[in-house]
Amino acid sequence: MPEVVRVERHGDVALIKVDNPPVNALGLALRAGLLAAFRATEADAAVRAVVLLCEGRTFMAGADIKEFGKPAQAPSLPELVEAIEAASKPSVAVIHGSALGGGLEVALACHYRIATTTAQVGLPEVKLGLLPGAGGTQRLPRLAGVAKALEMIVSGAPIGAAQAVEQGIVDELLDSDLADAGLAYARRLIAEGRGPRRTGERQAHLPDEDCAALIAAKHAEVQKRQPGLFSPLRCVAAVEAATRLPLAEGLKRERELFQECLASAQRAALIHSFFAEREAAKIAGLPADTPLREVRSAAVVGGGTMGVGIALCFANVGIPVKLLEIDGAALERALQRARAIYQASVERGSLSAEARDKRLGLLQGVLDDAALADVDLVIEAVFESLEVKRQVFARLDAVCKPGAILASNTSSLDLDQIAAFTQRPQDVVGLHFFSPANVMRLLEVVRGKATSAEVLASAMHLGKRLKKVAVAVGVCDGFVGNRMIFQYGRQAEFLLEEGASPAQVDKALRDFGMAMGPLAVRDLSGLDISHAIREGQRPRLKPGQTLPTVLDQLFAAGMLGQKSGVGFYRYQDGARAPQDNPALPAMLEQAAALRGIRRQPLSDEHIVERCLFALINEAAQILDEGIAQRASDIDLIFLNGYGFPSWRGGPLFYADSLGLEHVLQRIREFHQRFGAWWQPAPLLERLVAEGRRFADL
Ligand code: 3H9
Repeated sequence: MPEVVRVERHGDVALIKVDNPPVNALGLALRAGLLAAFRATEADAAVRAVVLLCEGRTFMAGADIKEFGKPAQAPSLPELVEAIEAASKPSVAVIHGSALGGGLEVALACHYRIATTTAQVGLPEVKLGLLPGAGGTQRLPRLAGVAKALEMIVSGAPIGAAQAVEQGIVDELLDSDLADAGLAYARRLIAEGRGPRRTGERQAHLPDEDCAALIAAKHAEVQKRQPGLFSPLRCVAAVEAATRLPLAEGLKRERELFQECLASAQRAALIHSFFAEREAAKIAGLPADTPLREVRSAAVVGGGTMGVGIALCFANVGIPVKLLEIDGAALERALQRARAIYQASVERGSLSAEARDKRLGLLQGVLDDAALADVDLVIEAVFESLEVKRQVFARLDAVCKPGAILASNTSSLDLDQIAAFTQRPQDVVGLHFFSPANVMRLLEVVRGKATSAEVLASAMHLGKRLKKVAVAVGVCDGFVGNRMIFQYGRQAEFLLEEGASPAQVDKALRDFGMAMGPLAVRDLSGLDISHAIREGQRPRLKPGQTLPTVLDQLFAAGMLGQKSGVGFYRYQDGARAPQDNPALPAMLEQAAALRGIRRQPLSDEHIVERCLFALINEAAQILDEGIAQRASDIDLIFLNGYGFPSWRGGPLFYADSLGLEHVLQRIREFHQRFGAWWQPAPLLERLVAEGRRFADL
């Protein structure tokens, strides 16, 4: 086993060095090594203070997530943390990179903490369906107070080192070499006669905090904002225990709550998506050392909602970006939209006025193609028409420098055709952002037939820089996400014709956990758009694939969703809250008559199965065609672009959890009852025949 912990003696100070790449996760070897190291320094009479630091790019990033769900092996992290805090010699944690989860818990057990100015500290366990289980819920309130501890533990969001100093979590910032700073700090402790300062011995709140009120308020907030999630309420309960119980009992309560989370299905789903995100970055046949084209500047063609949102993604991460429009008025509207978005963030308190000005300074409006001659990447976000794209790409081909990446934000057109409009199809890639582009995390990176390895790798790398979840997909109608959502939306419409109301369909899927119901989403994006997409697909329908007709009726009546005040729902006087559309029932009766069926009550369970199993069946087909690389990529797409509940792990993880045999059996029944759309995907049949799951692929 490689040596993951080393102890160096520097006079009367022991320097414990951790080296467990890539992120110094606290797996068994590291826990055992650290416990042995602390015990050795405790036993060595010549040691008067201990410094703990990590090699590599970061301090400890937490427990080893791969160990969860496997039998626990001693020493446990809580055991290690207890030993560190109990030690009789003062210890100093030197933090660089990220001290997260169990990593921060180890640091909180050390008696003093210093950090580099760029370091971050946080307890992100909640994002994995867990809670800090090695004393974090008991020690953080003792340092930072109950309000801050609740905020950090329930959100899981890390804070920067300067803020950590303000909050009393870190004692001092350092700007020299880690070891030098740690040793100097330890020597100061010895010189000043300062001994161990145990976090666990402090009072578990700030003097003026009303703990009961803070806990009650957070409890109510979690119930409202995160219904369906298991671990956030347990995080609150663990902090509540800290405010009421002595440390040892609080730790016991924390442990019980941690075990409940560990055993939950949600923990498994959330950890699935953690690893899915890391896996998505790896592309078969694309070596990790593929050369990258540097993107130091970018441009967006088209200043509509999408174009502006995309431009902001670049400005947000410090990349200068030009926004090209056709005339001064359109450009001013686009820039005004950008200013308004940032201003709203300033008013909400999520962006400082200084940061707003800096970002706006990176955004430059331009009217002339020639302004694009020097940029490293251009993204086209113009109207979804192949003819319009042809003109734009021909212009880009003429003006952009050799080696520039030419990207299209198309959501439905054939990227290979678009690439063929240029003399350099190898430089063309799809970057499919989701609306609002500056908010949604998903980025489908569309690999065309001719896209070079270098351009694909650069696009994936750019996705990470833009803080997106980038998933590589192949070319087909709708790529992965929209191709699946077409099936889902179509079933929602069929269900209306068969007897459900929009409110019932939407509520059933919201109760399942979807962020919005499918019909409310359609009203939001506009039924004219749904209709146009549908008409585009009509010529490609296979025999037996009939279409629901209610959309045609709504479209013909000018009921286009929120933009016209009425669609599947009615929105009175500009209100966003949906009400029943009184004209709809007659339309649905007519649609049912056309299908030769009688409308009748449907169960919520049937609604959920019809919509979700349609997603799953299409996903299996997409995987089989190689349009998506792996099942977990499809899960990520739905989790980050379509409001699929995080705690269900994505459609295919959900399918695995139901059991594929059951899923296939229901799909076969639907095939019998509802015909061609339900042809079972051959991959699903193969998996069931072989007793395998999507996760085994
Ligand atoms: C916890 O601590 C529970 C305790 O309270 C109680 C226990 C009793 N374990 O993200 P990257 C791998 S729960 C195992 O691409 P970055 C990752 O899979 C834990 N592996 O790097 C990837 O592997 P590969 C609470 C881990 O620089 C590689 O490291 N902590 C872990 O973009 C690089 O990762 C967290 O939730 C881990 N803990 O970001 C923190 N972390 O190369 C989770 C990473 O084979 N980690 N890996 O694909 C992170 O947030 C980011 O990894 C970090 C670095 C910010 C640290």
